[in-house]
Order: sequence, then structure tokens, then C-alpha cells
Amino acid sequence: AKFHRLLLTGAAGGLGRELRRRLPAHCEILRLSDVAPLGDAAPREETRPADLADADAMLALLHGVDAVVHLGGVSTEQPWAAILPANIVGTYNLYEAARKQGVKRVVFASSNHVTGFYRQDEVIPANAPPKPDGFYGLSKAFGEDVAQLYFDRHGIETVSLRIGSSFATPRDRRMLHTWMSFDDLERLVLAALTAKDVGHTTICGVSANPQVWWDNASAAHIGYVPRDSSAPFAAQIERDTPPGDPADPAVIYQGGAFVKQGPAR
Ligand code: NAI
Ligand code: 15L
Repeated sequence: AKFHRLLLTGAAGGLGRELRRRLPAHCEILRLSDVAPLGDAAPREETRPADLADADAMLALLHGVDAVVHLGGVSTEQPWAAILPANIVGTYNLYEAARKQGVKRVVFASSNHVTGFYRQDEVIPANAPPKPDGFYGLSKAFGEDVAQLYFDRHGIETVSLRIGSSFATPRDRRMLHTWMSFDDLERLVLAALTAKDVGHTTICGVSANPQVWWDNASAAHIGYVPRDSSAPFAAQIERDTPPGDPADPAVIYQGGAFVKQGPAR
């Protein structure tokens, strides 16, 4: 099933640039938005710069869209003043615009930092209650709650992706657990866009790594089956990076360095 017009927010970011290459296979028109430069529009692309904090701009952005892949926002731990407009006001603006424009499906880039204060020695379900590890994780937990409200009240369906670490390759020992390849990211986003009757579902975005901290059984209806694994990278990472101090909170908790980072302490 091909979409007519998909909207990709955060299209200038790391994952946005990956999905910009990959989503045209699944839609006729790909609308790209960001506050950062998007470059020239290729055939079948539309570039629409917009600030998530600008409600009028968001309303115009959602016009004529079949579904949204919402990656835009602050993606690391930052002072509250930076998180608030992009991730709190921005997520609200996105859903209000979706409601007013009749858009019925959102794929929301949530984060493992919603649950960053669970321990690395436990496996948690994909719908585990939030234990955010900072203002960033807190803002993503808020986004998931917005998604739930807009389903219950307005029937807008969302799959919230609690993404682990999606980069070209895993970068450290923690990412041997949390890594998701770009190919698996594409599989996950496509499944989240097309699965039926998702309501609001949370699912963890992770590849089929040897030891993962998250169990996607509660999200089996999304039909996401990862094919990649961090295993081929393990030997080199274990050779190049020392094991962490077991008393370090960044080693104890799933959120890694985020648990002790930024303005919160
Ligand atoms: P990124 O920081 O490279 O991209 C985010 C984009 O959002 C940037 O291009 C930025 O300009 C844009 N943005 C920020 N504030 C904005 C605003 N007020 N209005 C409009 N656009 C704004 O992050 P990345 O890695 O591409 O991640 C994409 C999404 O996935 C983010 O929401 C991030 O929180 C989430 N995520 C990513 C993970 C990863 O491993 N890459 C892990 C977990 C979650
Ligand atoms: C995230 O949520 C960030 O957006 C990304 O840059 C990584 O830090 C990732 O989590 C992670 O936990 O590795």
C-alpha cells in the first residue's frame, strides 16, 4: 500500500536524512520539514521549513497529508527552555494540526530515555511505565501521553517508537544492547505506518541484538521483525573501549550517560 503524501518532520536530522532516502519508495509525495536547512527538493519531494513551536505553521504543514513520521525536536538532554518549545509545545501543535486537518496516523519518534532509569540487568516490556532519565525523556513521555489522548478523544492512531540508538554502527558497549540499524529503522517505520488498528502502541526500536533490554511482545501486532544485529561489531568495541565502572550510574541504568547528564544535576 503506497501513501499519497507522507510528512517527515526533523527531515534535516540524522534519522531524517536516512528516511528521506528511503520513504519515497512508500509514497508518491514526501513532504519534508525542519528548522534546519533541507536543501533542494528532489522530484516527488516538497520542502516546507517550519518551527514546531509555531502553531499556524504546523497547521499549514499538515494540510493534505495522509500520515506523519514525526522525528522533529530536541534529541538530546538540554535545558528545559530548549525542550519546552520543540518537544512539549511542538508535539501538542503537531497533534492539534493533525486533528484539524483530519490526519489519522502518526509515527512518533519517542526514545529509550522515557525508560532510562530502569536497570540494565532487567528486561522491560515495550509498554513499561515511564521512568524518564532527564527533561528530554520526560518530554518524550509527554509526547506518548499526547498520542494516547488524541487516540482516545479523536481516534488519531499513533505508534510511539521508543528508539534505542539508531546510528550507522554501534558506538560503544551500551549500544551493543540498544543499537538499531537504519535498515531496521526503515522496517519499523513502515510497519508502524501500515499496521491496522494500532490505537496508541509503544514499541521499542532496536535490532535483533544478542542481549536486548526490551521485550516487544506487547507490540507484536505492529509486525516489526528486525533483521540486523550488533553482534558483528562486538569484538571490535570490546577491544577498543574499556568496560565501565560497575558503580557508575551510566553503567547501572539503561539510559547510560543520560542518567547523570545535563542541567538536572
Ligand atoms: P537530530 O537531532 O539529528 O534531528 C532532529 C531534527 O529536529 C533536527 O534536524 C532539528 O533541526 C529538528 N528540530 C529541532 N527543533 C525543532 C523545531 N523547534 N522545529 C522544527 N524542527 C526542529 O536527531 P535524530 O538522531 O535524527 O533523531 C530523530 C528523532 O528520533 C528525534 O525526535 C529523537 O529524539 C528521536 N530518537 C533518536 C534516536 C537515535 O538513536 N538517533 C534514539 C531515540 C530517539
Ligand atoms: C536518544 O534518544 C538520542 O536521540 C540519540 O542521540 C542517542 O543518544 C540515543 O538516545 C541513545 O540512547 O543512544
